[in-house]
Amino acid sequence: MLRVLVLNGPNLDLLGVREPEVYGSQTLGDIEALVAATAADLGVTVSFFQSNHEGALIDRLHEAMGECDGVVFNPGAYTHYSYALRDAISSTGLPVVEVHLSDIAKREDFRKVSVIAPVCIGQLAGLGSASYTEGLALLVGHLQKEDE
Ligand code: CA2
Repeated sequence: MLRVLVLNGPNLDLLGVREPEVYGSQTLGDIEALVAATAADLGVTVSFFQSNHEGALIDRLHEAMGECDGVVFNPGAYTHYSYALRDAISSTGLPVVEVHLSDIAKREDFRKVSVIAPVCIGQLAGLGSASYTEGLALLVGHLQKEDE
């Protein structure tokens, strides 16, 4: 069975608590429950990790090598400037789908840049929690094609 890690970066633990007009009213727990249900439908196993610390996210990506087949990743604001996370993604060699709740292309200029995107197999943004479920489906489709 394919194993997928769903990784969330800084401040995403506050979802549903503040700024519902930008990020919606679902909590991270709500989103994880939705992703778990989608994973069950797709027949894959899923695990979750959130951290507000860059190094902890890098460590979790390293641990995912050999333990997971791919990653759905919302790096939060690290998206826009963390070359360390970008290097961690490329050094693990794991397929990663970048996801965002909001449409980063239509927000402030600094959010339009993703330094992560070039090392990811795809990006889903602006769909709220559906960015995660569609990102998971994209990743699983990619992994199943690799298996053929
Ligand atoms: O749209 C996304 O998913 C983001 O990755 C969310 C990040 C933001 O820095 C990225 O540019 C786009 C921020 C997550 C902050 O989440 C909050 C949740 C509740 C209240 C305040 C912030």
